[in-house]
Amino acid sequence: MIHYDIPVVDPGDWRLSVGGQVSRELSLSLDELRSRPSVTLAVTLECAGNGRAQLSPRPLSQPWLLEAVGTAEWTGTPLRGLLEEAGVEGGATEVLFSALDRGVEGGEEQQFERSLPLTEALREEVLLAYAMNGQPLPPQHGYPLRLVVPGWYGMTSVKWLERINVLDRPFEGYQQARGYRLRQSPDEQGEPVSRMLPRSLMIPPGIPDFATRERTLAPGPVTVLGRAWSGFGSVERVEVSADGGAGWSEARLGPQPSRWAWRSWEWDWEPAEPGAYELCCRATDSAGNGQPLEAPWNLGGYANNEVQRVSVVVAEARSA
Ligand SMILES: Nc1nc2c(c(=O)[nH]1)N[C@H]1C(S)=C(S)[C@@H](COP(=O)(O)O)O[C@H]1N2
Ligand SMILES: [Mo]
Repeated sequence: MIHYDIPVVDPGDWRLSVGGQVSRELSLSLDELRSRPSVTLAVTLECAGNGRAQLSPRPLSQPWLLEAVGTAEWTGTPLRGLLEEAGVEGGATEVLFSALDRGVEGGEEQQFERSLPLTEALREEVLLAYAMNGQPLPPQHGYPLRLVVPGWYGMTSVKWLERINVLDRPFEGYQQARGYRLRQSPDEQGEPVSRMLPRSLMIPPGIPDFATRERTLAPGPVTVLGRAWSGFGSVERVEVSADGGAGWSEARLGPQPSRWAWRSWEWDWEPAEPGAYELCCRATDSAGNGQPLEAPWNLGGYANNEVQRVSVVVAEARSA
């Protein structure tokens, strides 16, 4: 999501600077970045606030239901190569990414900026991306250059990059020290939000009622389709329930475009009789993490990966 406004950038004037605890400061134009070694990778980005509006009491922020996730093919140059060229100095511990967008948040005027531990920043799949699905980045996705950190919640993938600073101490800016923390009250320091917890979502079968959103499904067999992802490992298993989570059966897993992208799944269902059903799905990853039936509440409404619930009413068969 976008905290402030989308900045207007003239690609002719724009440059990325790299500095801080490095032996050589760098300044690169967009063309120079595009002529470096490039990698194209399918990556799923989920906003840490996805599912926030389902928590009670509802945390005060963007009221996402389940729509704040997507997958794209990102093309860019590995951050690692750039950091190696700049020469990271001995005492360095973090890398700070500063962006062009500005705003006021928590009473502080700021530019959007977040840091990553050096070990994470040096992972080979971390990209400085200038293209999305084969096209230059659209303005809303970070034109001309953004960070893409596979496996982490979306706030880590800083858009509209302006500067990269290698630090020898923890970054204490708003988006790091106050935002994106798992805590129960504002005076608690809390734990930083990092990797995406496993989650599966289904395409709700049937058709919705305009006002109530209750879904009606024609009788007969149906294949329920969905996607699942995790920032902790690959998705090993997806299970589906038609009775609100009392009984579960295995979904078939489909291909995964890359280790960092969601995996498709499908489940064949033939409701035994007309009436009300509650469909649920849950994923398990290779690190053994699953999805809870109910997520623990936190002040920011972050990282809610509780199982999705979709109520459907299976209609009576029409008599001939
Ligand atoms: N500069 C900047 N980068 C940013 C943000 C922002 O507001 N400003 N929002 C972050 C958040 S909260 C998310 S979820 C992702 C969303 O990326 P997308 O719009 O490409 O899906 O961008 C991240 N990068
Ligand atoms: Mo987000």
